[in-house]
Amino acid sequence: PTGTVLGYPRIGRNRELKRALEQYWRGDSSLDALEAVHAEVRQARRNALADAGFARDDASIPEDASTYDHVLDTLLAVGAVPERFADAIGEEPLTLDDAFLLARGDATHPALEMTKWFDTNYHYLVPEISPSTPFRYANRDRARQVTEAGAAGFNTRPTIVGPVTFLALAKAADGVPADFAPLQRLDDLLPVYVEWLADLAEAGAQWVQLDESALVSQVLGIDERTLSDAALHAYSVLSNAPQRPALFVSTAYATLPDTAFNALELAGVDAIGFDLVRGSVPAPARASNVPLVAGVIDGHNIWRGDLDAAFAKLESLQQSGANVHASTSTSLFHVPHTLADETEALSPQLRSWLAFADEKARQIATLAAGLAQGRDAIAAELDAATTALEDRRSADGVHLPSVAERVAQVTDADLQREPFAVREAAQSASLNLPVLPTTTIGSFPQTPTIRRARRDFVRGDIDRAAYEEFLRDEVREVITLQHNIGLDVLVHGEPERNDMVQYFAENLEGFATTANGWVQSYGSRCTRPSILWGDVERTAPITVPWSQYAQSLSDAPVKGMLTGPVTILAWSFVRDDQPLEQTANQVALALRDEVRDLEAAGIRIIQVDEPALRELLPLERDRHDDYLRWSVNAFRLATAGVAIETQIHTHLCYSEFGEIIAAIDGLDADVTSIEAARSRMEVIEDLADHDYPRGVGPGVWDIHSPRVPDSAEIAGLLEAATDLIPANRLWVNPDCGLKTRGYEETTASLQHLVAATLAAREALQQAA
Ligand code: THG
Ligand code: ZN
Repeated sequence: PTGTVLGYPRIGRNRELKRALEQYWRGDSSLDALEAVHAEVRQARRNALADAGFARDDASIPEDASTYDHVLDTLLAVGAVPERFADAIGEEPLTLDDAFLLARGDATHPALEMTKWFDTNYHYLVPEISPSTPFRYANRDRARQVTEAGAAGFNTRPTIVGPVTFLALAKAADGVPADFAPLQRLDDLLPVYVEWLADLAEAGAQWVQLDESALVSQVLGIDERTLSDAALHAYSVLSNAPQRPALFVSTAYATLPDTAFNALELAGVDAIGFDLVRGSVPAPARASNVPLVAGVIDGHNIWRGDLDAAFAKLESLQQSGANVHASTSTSLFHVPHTLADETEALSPQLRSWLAFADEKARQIATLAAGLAQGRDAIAAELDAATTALEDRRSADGVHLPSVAERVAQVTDADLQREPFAVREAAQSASLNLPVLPTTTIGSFPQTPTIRRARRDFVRGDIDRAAYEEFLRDEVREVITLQHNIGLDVLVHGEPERNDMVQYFAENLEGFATTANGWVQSYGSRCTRPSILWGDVERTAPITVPWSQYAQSLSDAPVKGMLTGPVTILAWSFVRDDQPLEQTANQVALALRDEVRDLEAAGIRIIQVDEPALRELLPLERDRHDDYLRWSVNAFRLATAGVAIETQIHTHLCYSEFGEIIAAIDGLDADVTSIEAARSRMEVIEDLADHDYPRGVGPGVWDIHSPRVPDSAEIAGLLEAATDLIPANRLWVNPDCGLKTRGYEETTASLQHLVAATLAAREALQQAA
């Protein structure tokens, strides 16, 4: 083929797989019914790519479906069941139910951890590898899918995670020797891949795609040399496998280092793919005889983009004599299925600037035709894309001089507050909170009743007045509940928000929201990222009426709740026609106005969440300083406009803080709440080591699990926290927002949290 996509959305055009999964987990359908739905989704994907212009029989269509997660699929195929599951999973072949146990856990087996896939908003399940984790070819689903495709008249290209990336993304299991790293098991793993390749070839695969994106990352804690040595070794073994398809090693998300390219070439792989949207051409590629798969269409974003420039990149490689094929820069599972489903929500003009998965696949087919037949053959398509791009450049709202002017006038003084010591004294006098203040992260359970009311309002079945009356009732109940439980700092519960980013997108200029633009976040969970297409402006207060109403119901401080600029960018599809820094500053200025209005309305504590701060950290080390500078500055721009008495909180969700500890410090928030319960407070060791000088709220209740912690368990975590952080700077709160929990667990857990805190206060008093 001269063109391919590295992967395609997996959840189904109408989220068929999501629904089937959740139905099965609820016990409302059988495994056979789930498998039947997934088989339909798989065939629909093949058909969609054939319709986009890919041949059915030349391996240009990827076979990359996944029921839950592709790293989990690979774990299953290589039989790498963590020892802590050995009592529950053993019999081969490993099944979907085994996969669900690993992914979701049960009463006696906490689920595998999830973490972000490179710098995207997708979460994969983290394999746990020890010196004795078993490896055996234990699940042949991918080979069966190749056979299934064959029966439907397709020769597809099975896509799997490569052995180096599988181990590089794994974590060392608990209790292993300190010098153990999963990559040390490469030699034990390779024979399983050899067997797997033979089975894929047997099933009729001409090509196999092995994703080795670990080779581009500088943030996995493995140096470039080690990664490329591992690649050289692994692919030397795999290319000598006695029976195998041709090996296409794909990489994505950043520049493929020269050493890694050389290693793959030397090892004798049959094609090498690299990302030319986020990365540049590896120097040795131009002189190489290996077929190159150049990722020139952005798989990570939804812009129609500059097709002419994409083709020029291909031509330039072709002119240096390389054997070039066109591809997306990454798998397309980061973007929604098709613009054809957005006729209602998006204006025709905005639509003409966009491409979702099907449209991007068509762009690749166009570029492939250009490679085969010459530029003239595709001139009309190139021109059409250029015209759309020109229209976008000059369209109303894309550039607002007043917004650019305001960003240009930002000075250092706008980013500075008084020193923390001054603020701390003023806040402690004005808020008058007890030691170990208790609070929650912001959202309360999103009940079916709330979802129904929102749906009725969106459909027009109830009017705005009735909807807002309903929301005020919700706020009143949430405030009463928090009073009864005895929390110190209250929240309004956010019933008015579906998604913390989408809500702001709907209320700011410069954003559009889609009707069906679902993207998988993890397992069956999806989000509908907003499209940030123009200059961002706030035309009226957004959250102020809700916070003000909630505060009117209580003498206790009610926290205002906002989403920070970096997270709004990270969880949207962001314009690619100006630096992220510029866009972040626009969002920050809109938030700064909201923060000031909240303050003016009598809100004394304002939380600005940045859960995605770690996620946008570039994979290349030499880009870290610049990213951390602008992201930290954007947060400060949003929050530094308040008086010393106003307490600024932030919330971060991640357990890997080591990389960004200086940035957390740089945010200069008065109080930072973080996820800590699962790791039993390990993460705040980083903060303690750093002598972090401000307030910290390490989560003492893991809200990602339905378990209700008892007071003793919370007391234990609190004690661990007081060992690390001075009690006068410690806050007590859950790990994260409560929107995915039910009221029963929420009430019980918060009661236990308050009881444990009261006991801890007493103990502190006695000690004093
Ligand atoms: N919002 C956005 N992105 C996110 C999160 C978020 N990315 C990271 C993290 N949080 C991902 N976590 C989740 C948790 C729950 C859901 C999705 C991502 C979820 N989604 C509903 C579903 O799939 O059924 C749909 C929600 C809806 O109706 O909008 O439950 O919080 N942007
Ligand atoms: Zn969180």
